[in-house]
Amino acid sequence: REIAPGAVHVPGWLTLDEQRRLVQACREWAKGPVPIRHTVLPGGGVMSVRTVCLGWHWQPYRYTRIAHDVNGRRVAEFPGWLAELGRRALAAAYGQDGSGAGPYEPDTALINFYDDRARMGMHQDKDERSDAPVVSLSVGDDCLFRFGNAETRGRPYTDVRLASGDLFVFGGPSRFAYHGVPKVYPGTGDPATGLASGRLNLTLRVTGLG
Ligand code: MD5
Ligand code: FE
Repeated sequence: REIAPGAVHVPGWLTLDEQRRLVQACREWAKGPVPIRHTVLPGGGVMSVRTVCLGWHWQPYRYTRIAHDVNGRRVAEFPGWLAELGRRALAAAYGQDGSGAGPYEPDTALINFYDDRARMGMHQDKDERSDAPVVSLSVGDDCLFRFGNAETRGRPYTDVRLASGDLFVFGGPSRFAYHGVPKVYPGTGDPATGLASGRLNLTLRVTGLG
């Protein structure tokens, strides 16, 4: 389960009911106030995943309350029940005592939807002004998740297949490691989650912003 120091994979952590609740909630969040969309990068590239944010809006490469790059609306609040799920996730991955100084208080979620052809290239998540852990929850189709190292975009890396219900926590020395999603495996998800196709990933984060 520990892929690297601070990087913990907990397969099948979410119950089917919890997965259904997340799918249903994501369907609502996807509608707005800031609708789910393909993020456009400053260089003109368009991300193949579609993303909707809660709490803070991620526009490459900063967090704002207002989605200037979409429709100028304020993003939806980060709900308390999702923070509570994040605290339970941290306890499951690290143990009850592993939460560090104070309670885990995530204030933003990035929700990515992958269709059959979507990918995410190797990158680091370093737009947050906090080194608090990132909680990652997956629902729907399996994917190939590539977990690298904090020094280079390339090898060495560890490939892990993530499935529906899996929890992954990135903390400590793994928080700023390169990672990516080179492939989704179409048709591997259980439609009982409410997701007929594709993959949903939620990451809970502490931005460190006021
Ligand atoms: C995904 N999302 O499956 C991945 C899983 C993203 C993103 O990469 O930025 O939205 S989250 C993996 C992750 C997050 C933060 C830190 C690290 C991995 N890490 O240090 O390896 O859509
Ligand atoms: Fe990332």
